[in-house]
Amino acid sequence: MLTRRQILTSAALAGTVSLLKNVPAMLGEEAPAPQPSTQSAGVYTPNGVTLPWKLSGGVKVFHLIAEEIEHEFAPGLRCRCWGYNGRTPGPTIEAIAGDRLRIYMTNHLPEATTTHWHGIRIPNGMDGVNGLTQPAIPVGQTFRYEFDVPDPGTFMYHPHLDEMTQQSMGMMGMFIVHPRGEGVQKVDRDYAIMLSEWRIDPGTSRPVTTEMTDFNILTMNSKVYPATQPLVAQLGERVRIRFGNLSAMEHHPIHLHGFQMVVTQTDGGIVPQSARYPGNTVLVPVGSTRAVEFVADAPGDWPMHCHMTHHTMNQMGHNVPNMLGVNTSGVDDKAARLLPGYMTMGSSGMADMNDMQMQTLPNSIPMRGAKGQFGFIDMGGMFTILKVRDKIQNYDDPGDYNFPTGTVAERATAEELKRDGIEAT
Ligand SMILES: [Cu+2]
Repeated sequence: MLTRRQILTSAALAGTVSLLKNVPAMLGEEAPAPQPSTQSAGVYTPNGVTLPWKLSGGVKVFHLIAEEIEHEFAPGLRCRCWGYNGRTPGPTIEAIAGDRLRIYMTNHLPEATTTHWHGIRIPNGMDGVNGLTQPAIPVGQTFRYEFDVPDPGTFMYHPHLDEMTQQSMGMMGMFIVHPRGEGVQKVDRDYAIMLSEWRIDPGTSRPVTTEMTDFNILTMNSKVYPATQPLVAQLGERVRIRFGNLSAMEHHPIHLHGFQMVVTQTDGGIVPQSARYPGNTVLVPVGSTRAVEFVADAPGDWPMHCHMTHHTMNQMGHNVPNMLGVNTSGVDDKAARLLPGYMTMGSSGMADMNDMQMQTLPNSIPMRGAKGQFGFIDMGGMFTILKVRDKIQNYDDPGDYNFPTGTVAERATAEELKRDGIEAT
């Protein structure tokens, strides 16, 4: 019997099979339905897809195409990026420990590339390092990688040629190896999120790949909030979230509200039970993966975001002049005669900037977040929402949480203040 997940995977396969049309002779077989696996459920990549595969003589065959793409970070900001199979991050690769994989890599970039399989114990010649372990894949050619995946864990793939340029342009993907058989805690929901950072100047449409320190677009699966797809869980489900970080320069401390989580996997495999410890924030260093698990035992709309405050801002939240405490009365009117639409920002903090109808440059995303049911959520960037609900029908966005009466922080009454001896003026 097909599980819901397998039906979804088949649908995804039908939708992406045209990507494989250039290599039928290489593959030699009709694309079968995905093989039933020993996993009860696969990984779900928010805003992303899983890479389809087909069996050829007992080997799982995949096809990645490195190419320039047009990518939307959120409505209002579209850029020319580089990625795999039409997207950034590239499709998530899923396999089972012990599988033999054959991955064809076609290079449609304007320069050579290679692909490194981060964290996987692999024969040296399949490791994908330009010059050291293989020749570059020239423009227009297809190379074959073939190897066993011996260990379960949360891994990644990315180029190992002109790394700075190619990763800054969006070339990266998650590579998940499930355990074969028992021995690892099963989860009900299994999410994969690639963290990354970009420098994209407002009004332009190409990432600045030479940037070293000043990134202004911080992404989960190459999306900024409010375009990050919420994670949904049924109340009581065990949830795993796998993070990879292929940012150029920065680590991301990812904070989940409302739950105690433990790190269960890294790019070194499964963390032994005896080495796990609870936390609310997991640091995902550059070039690393961390998988966390928790039981979604509290209903609500729970934020999950990078705790570096600049990483929950979009392009226009950084490096503006510090106006905090400055009396700007009169300045706006005078300046507006020279610069139509001018406004002085931030004299009483910056939260009010989000709600303004700011005139922004074409193809740019200000520091805005999105409207919430109680007001404006003034975070963007590396921010998403875990939505835990009782009795869900599916894992689509269930909308805003319906708070039980009397459970939301609200204005204190005079009687309450008096009762508790609080003098608030
Ligand atoms: Cu961060």
